[in-house]
Amino acid sequence: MPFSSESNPDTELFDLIDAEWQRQVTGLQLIASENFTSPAVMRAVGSVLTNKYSEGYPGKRYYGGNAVIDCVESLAIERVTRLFGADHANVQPHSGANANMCAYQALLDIGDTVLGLSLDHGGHLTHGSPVNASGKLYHFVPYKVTPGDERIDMDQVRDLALEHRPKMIVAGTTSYPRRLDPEPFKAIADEVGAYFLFDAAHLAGLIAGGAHPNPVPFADVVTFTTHKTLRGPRGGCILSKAEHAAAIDKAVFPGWQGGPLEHVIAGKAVAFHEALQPSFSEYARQIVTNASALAAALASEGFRLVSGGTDSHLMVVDLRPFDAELTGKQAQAVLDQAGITLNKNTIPDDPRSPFVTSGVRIGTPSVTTQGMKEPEMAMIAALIARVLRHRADATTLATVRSEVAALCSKFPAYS
Ligand code: DSN
Repeated sequence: MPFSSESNPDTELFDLIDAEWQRQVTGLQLIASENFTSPAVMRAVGSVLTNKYSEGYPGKRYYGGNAVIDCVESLAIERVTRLFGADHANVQPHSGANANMCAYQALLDIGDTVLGLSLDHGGHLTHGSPVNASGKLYHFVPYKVTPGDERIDMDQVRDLALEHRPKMIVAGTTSYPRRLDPEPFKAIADEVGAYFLFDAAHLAGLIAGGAHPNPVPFADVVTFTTHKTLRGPRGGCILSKAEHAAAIDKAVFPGWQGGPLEHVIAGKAVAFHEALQPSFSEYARQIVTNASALAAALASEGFRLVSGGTDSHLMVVDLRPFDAELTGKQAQAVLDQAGITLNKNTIPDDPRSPFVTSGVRIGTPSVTTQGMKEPEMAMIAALIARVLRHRADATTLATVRSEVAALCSKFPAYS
């Protein structure tokens, strides 16, 4: 039976989507890895492209009927290589984690040594965590931030590289608030004859907008997610030098994945087009300006910023100087009640477990998409401090919840 637009709406499910919509637009979304994607991206992702199988690559598919799909995927590839100045792009990875595993498979043998930033110092699971396949398949040696300034110490990276002679050095972060300069990593990789992989999952939008340095000229491979600062659909992407193109493509399909999600690839193409517009640079710079303003306002409320502040889209807040009893887990839960969404996060050498933590991570991509600027960042810091100071008081939580909703109504993500 064909479908009609009126046929049997699944109200049970669509009511849940409406409820999530309400949560997103009436609360402050401060998770550093999230964003509001555009209606055009959502239209592409919700399109009939979801109906098509297309294993392979444009011009070399294992199924018929891919003439249009080939154009969609080629458009995404053309746009993203132009955006970042890359030789080659593979737009099929379903996620950033997949993108990293594919890149490792392309360039490494099982058991090879790799340097990566420790997860509890701001790295990612796929940078060699022992509970992740990356840590089981490869011999990762972690580098850390220094105890003093809580920044990556390039002398330590070089010493480890000289000692362990890795086949690859990974630069990339999920909760490191500082600029990640690709050049010194490239110099060390060259010195020890290692490949250099830059994981730009968090930074892709800042790089695309010119607010952070572009790793593409320096790295053998750049992986990233498309849904964070880049503001596209949930997914991954790999850029590489031409010499690695065939190995990367083979590692993605048939190495790690089967049929590509062409509806998501279409959404990526839309996002790349949006990121190529001059207004995206303005957006990327405002994300960073807002993060600095929010960090400064939080510091004046008595919070300690890991590394003393931020020059990216995120900050990690050590809650202990504000209130020694307050954990990241409690802060996340109570702020949620007040309509402020963020995530608990370990601070470097956190005495508490990753499920409890002494910190929270806060990011500005979503509120910047909404058009908020420095004055609103000061308001947000004050709201966070008020909730956490009076966290046992239900009236304060309810009052802040309505103030948050009022603020968000002045800055709607979607008109
Ligand atoms: N889960 C992502 C983040 O929140 O940073 C990393 O993959």
